[in-house]
Formats: sequence, structure tokens, C-alpha cells
Amino acid sequence: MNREARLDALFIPGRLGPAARGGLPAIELRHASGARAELALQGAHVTAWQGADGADRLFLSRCSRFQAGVPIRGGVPVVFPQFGAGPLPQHGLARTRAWRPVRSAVEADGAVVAVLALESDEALLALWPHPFRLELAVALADTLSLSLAVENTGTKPFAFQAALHTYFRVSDIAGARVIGLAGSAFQDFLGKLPGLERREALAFDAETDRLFTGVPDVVRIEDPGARRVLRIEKRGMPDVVVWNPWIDKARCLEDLGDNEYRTMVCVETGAIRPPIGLAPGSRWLGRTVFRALQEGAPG
Ligand code: TA6
Repeated sequence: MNREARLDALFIPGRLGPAARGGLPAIELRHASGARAELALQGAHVTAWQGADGADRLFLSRCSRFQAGVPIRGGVPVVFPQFGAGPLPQHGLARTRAWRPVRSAVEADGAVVAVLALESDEALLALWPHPFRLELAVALADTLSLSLAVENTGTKPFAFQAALHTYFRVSDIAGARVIGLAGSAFQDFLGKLPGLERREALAFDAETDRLFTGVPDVVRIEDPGARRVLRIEKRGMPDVVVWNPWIDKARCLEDLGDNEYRTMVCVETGAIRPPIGLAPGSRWLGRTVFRALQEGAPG
């Protein structure tokens, strides 16, 4: 099979076509409902998701750069094999590499699907000496679902962390709340002691950077200013990270506008602590489904 399947091999008239984010090649997915999403080949990075009403559900910084090898600020960065800082670049190797198109389809239920893959090559193995294959399947319907598969294609076991570092758009962080974390153990990246989350609703009035482990599979973001709830349902991804840089940190990020912290919140799903051990020939799968609901709607 042509390992470098061409981007246009994925195109399906009216459903999957070319898009461009800055200078990066990307695909546009269009659902019959009018919902749309964009997916850059770099990092298999979802850079946009709008509902049938045209409203942006993901945040993408107006200051983000779209250059080869430079992380995109917003959308859904794919984190692998390291979360955060460590021996590898921040958030690992996957988000700055060009993934290759694998297949696309319009499924029987009308979902529009695009699948991209990243295989370890000489350059990646020089940084992280474990042969792997990643695959990300993006499915757009009245929901947006992302399924990330990690395969150990080597002869030795390895351990990895993986996450979907999703930036959600909110009307105003001051009114946003994350629901569903109560009772989960947390580790705080800003110096607070680890503990158990007691709040039913996590609100924001300062920089927030917290890992929650063993989180129930449904969490919600309430955005009263937009009269909207964003429902996040995960499988195989036990952990959630909640991040907002707030004022001072936002000012330090050159690819984030000084006031953009007000209209974003990261609620990230993944397998972070502990890392996942994978035997040779084994495969791990993590999936997250995003659904936007009107305030008060069931679901
Ligand atoms: O997910 C939270 C976090 O690890 C924060 O500490 C902050 O660094 C954020 O990710 C963004 O990381 P990035 O490398 O994309 O600037």
C-alpha cells in the first residue's frame, strides 16, 4: 500500500475536502447537518469544530502559528508519549509531526470519518527508542469523536502517556464550570498539595492546572453565557486535566492573546498517571466523544 497516501485520496465530494490552516495541509469534514470540522495533517490536529449553527465549539488562538514543527495553540493537540515536561519535548513527539492520511468514509449513519496515522521513523526512534504506530480516527456527526490507538510495533515493552489536550471555547471563563470531578484524586501542577476534589462544580478565578485521576467517564463544561453544555464522554482514558492559564501565564505565551484566556478552557482526556505499559504487538485504544447541548437539555 502506498505508505504516503495522498491527502486527496481522502476526499469525498461534499463531505471531505481540502482546507488550509496557515501553511499547513488540512482536511475539512462536512456533515449533512451542516456541522463541520478541520483536521491538520500536522499532529492529526483537529483545529476547528462548528455545530450546524456555525458556532465554534473549540478554541483556536488568533496568535497560533501554523508552521511545520511548531505546536498549534488550540483545537485538539494529540499528546504522546509524554504528557507535560520531561526528557522529550513538552507534550511529546506526535503533535509536531506530519501524520499520513490512511482512509476516509461516510458511514451508514452519515458520520464523516477521516483516519490519520503516525509511525516511528529513524528520527523519532532517535528521540524515543520504541517502535510504535499511532492512529487517530476523527468522526463528525451530531457529535465529534476522536479515537486514538497506540500500537507497540517493536519487540520490547514500553510505557507511554497519551492525551487529547482539547481547548474548548467558552463565552467567559468567569462563568464556566466543569462538572463531574468530585471525588477524583488530583495532583496540582501549581504547587497545591495533592488531594481529593470536593467541588461538584469547578469554577475559575485564577490560573488552574490540575490532573484528576480515575475520573468518571462523563464530565461536562457548563457555559451559562452561551446557554450551552459541552458533554465529554471518554472510554479507556481514566484521567482528566483542567487548565486555564489566567492573566499572567497568558501574557507569557506568545501564541495566545493576552485576553484569550477568558474564552478558553482545556479539559483534556487521557491516560497519564500511571503511564500505560504496552507489550510488543499490543494495542491501546482511548476514545472521547464531544457533544454540545443546549442548557437544560437532557444528556
Ligand atoms: O495541560 C496543561 C499543560 O501541561 C499546562 O501546564 C500548560 O503547559 C499547557 O499544558 C500547554 O502546554 P503547551 O506546551 O501546549 O504550551
